[in-house]
Amino acid sequence: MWVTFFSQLFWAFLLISPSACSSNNRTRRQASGGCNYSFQFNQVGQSAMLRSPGYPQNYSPNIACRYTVTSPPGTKMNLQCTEFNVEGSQNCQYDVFFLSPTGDSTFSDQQYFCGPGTFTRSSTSNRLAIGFNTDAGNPQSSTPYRFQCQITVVSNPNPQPDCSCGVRNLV
Ligand SMILES: [Ca+2]
Repeated sequence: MWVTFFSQLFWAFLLISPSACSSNNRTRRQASGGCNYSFQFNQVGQSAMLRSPGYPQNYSPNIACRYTVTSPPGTKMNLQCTEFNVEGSQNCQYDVFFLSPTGDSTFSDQQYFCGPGTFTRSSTSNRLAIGFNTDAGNPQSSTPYRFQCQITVVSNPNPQPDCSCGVRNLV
């Protein structure tokens, strides 16, 4: 009982501490089994719900999913994960929800999350990349292993200037 309590506290802390879940160099298994989606919004104010595979049941074992979401130029997206319970482990090595706020499909700037809790993130521009990998099983839990996140398109008051590699944006 105490072990469970402390481990939940531990992971809840990790989840809400941005410094503890910022990018690392861990590579992720690539999307497999047809779990590779892209979605395009076309105006400010639109929203969509991203739910774990099999929701409201426990998510499936051994999956590697990718979600690429885009919105119109001059907008960005807010991600609100209002229900989130992903098996917690050190460095989220077993099950992991990860995202690139710049929409990088290689997740070089990934932030990753596991454990119980809620969180909110925003894309830096009009592209957001999300991944979800799971291992072979889960420990017993009184709450289902699943997540539900709302993605909403908002205007971007500080859009990043368009840039080309090797070309200065300002003279
Ligand atoms: Ca698991």
